[in-house]
Amino acid sequence: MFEKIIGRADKKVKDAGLDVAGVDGAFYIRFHRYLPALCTLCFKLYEEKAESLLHDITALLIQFWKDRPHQLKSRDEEKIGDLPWFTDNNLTGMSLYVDRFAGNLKGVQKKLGYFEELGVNLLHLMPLMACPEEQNDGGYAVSDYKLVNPALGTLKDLMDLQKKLIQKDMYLMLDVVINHTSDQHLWAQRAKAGEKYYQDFYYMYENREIPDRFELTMPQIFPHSAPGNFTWNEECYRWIMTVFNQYQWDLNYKNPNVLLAMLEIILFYGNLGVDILRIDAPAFVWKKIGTTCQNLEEAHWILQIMKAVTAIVTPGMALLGEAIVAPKDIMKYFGNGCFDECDVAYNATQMALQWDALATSDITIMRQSQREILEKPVGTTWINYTRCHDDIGLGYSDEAISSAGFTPFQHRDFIKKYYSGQYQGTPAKGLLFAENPLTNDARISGSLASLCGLERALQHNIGYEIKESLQKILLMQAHAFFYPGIPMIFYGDELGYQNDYSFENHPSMAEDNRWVHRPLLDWKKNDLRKSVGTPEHYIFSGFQKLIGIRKKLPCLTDKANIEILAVQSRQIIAFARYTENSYVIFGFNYSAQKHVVTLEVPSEKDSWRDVWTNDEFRQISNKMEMVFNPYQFRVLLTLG
Ligand code: OTU
Repeated sequence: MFEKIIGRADKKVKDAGLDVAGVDGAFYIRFHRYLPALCTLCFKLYEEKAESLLHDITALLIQFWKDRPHQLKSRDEEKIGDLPWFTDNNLTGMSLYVDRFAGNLKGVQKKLGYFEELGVNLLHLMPLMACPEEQNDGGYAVSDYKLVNPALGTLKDLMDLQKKLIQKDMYLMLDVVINHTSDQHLWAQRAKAGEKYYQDFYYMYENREIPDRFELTMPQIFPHSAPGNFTWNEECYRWIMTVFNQYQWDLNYKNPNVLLAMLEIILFYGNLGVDILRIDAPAFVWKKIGTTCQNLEEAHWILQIMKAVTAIVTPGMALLGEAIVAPKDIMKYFGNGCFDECDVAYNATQMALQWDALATSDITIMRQSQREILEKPVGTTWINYTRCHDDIGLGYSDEAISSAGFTPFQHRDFIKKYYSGQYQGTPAKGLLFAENPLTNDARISGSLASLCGLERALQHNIGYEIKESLQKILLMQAHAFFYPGIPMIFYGDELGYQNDYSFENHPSMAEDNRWVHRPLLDWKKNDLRKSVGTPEHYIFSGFQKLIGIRKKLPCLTDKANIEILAVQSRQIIAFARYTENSYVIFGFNYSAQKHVVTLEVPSEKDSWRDVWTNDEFRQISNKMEMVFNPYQFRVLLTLG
């Protein structure tokens, strides 16, 4: 069907002087493997404009392949294995703000020893491209995609860091904010100045007619700080679509020039040596009146094009789709069997379910949801986490809540009250984020330590509460470390950083309480990780040990090798991870009570050791009885 276009594209590649029978052979093969997909998707989205778009995309592919540094091309090849490199149990990540972690990029480079000490080998540097000083949404309002924020350093600093990471066998993850730009981006400025070409990059309307039609079905993302989905701009007298903050202008992907510009930016990041590209807010990129404007089919096509383009030029770079969406929607981000899409996605459902279980001391909803979460295709993986820079949304399904015997509305209400200190006797200290009085929705902000009760326990100086909160922190984190996927630590959590309320005094942050859990690290305090008896030491050395265990267990490589175990308990969840010749059981007690449970184990085994505590157990036929202390987890390996 696309013979002519394919023929022309083929000629373009050959005319570009590429050695398709030699050094560029692999590129050429990938090009032809993905070209039919690119044609199909571009025609579905852009019809009569598709042909010229495909022509421009081909030019981009050739240019960026020619420019791709040799070192990265060899690294692409080294990454090829039986399984995708990002499913490996060797990986452990950390997300951090360059400035809040170590001042600037040079500072981060000086801290590489710290990551090694902890065992972290994948760095997610939060958005670091140029953005306005004030209205920047933590870097997610980009004003120049190719200029490093001068406050953090230069592109050269980033390249130096990337080279050091390669030397140390570490990986780099960066964001690309595809859904919107800052209102200070050159495109937005030229649109404001009246240039039609750039006005077409955004959704801009002279009156409320279309905005009002959109609003009928569009939910609000930041109802408290940025109500509505359109903002009036005085400079150009237009209503502009701003789904997130009012200074974040939504890009209009109905215009193929927008897609082309973003593909160019993506390949630019690929050639910087990014190993995992975090595509921010992909669920939002396609808008259609009469819909929620989230998770639309066309948004998947856009992602599939991004995947095809990167698979051709930067095959070693994995795509992470940052879709924080309902469990039934998330699987679609891994592709549809016909076209590839994202390689990695956030396991936001599992994350929220862990917080649910911690608050209720009941793992039933989590257990009910496992089948759905684990349907993920082999060869893709999750990011598992307890906290990130964003809020916690209780995004799991009402059906799962009901089938566990709870009433969805009351249940969610309880969780929100528990974590925001409104429930009497709660140990957790958090804040409600993005409360929407119309829908009664709210999400939760707060650091891992504060939500687990450490802040309150230290304030009241109650020994057993401190101990319990420390156990909760390790329990939550251990679950994320051993669940199929890449564990991603949020910086500061490895040291028990508590909520920081100083954001309230900064006008540009005060309206966004997610800043409460984005700490400014104090390296003197961080030294406490070396002092036995401090919470910092307890947590840091706990994380270290957990990462060490993870790296030693090949069964933790993600290849759909998990089995949820039937435990007669509403407080303890257990699963096994296995390979041909290993079988490891992980159990987690989400309650403050001690429980004795019987695990069913393979009958040919005999004795087991918990490598966390060194406790040993014997099994009788295929049963093994054991105690779980409050908030205890176990990692059980067979002996001999
Ligand atoms: C993402 O957020 C980022 O992680 C946020 O930090 C940004 O504010 C936002 O995009 C805009 O760039 O879009 O697909 O708090 O969970 O907005 C999910 C709400 C997103 C976030 C949600 C998320």
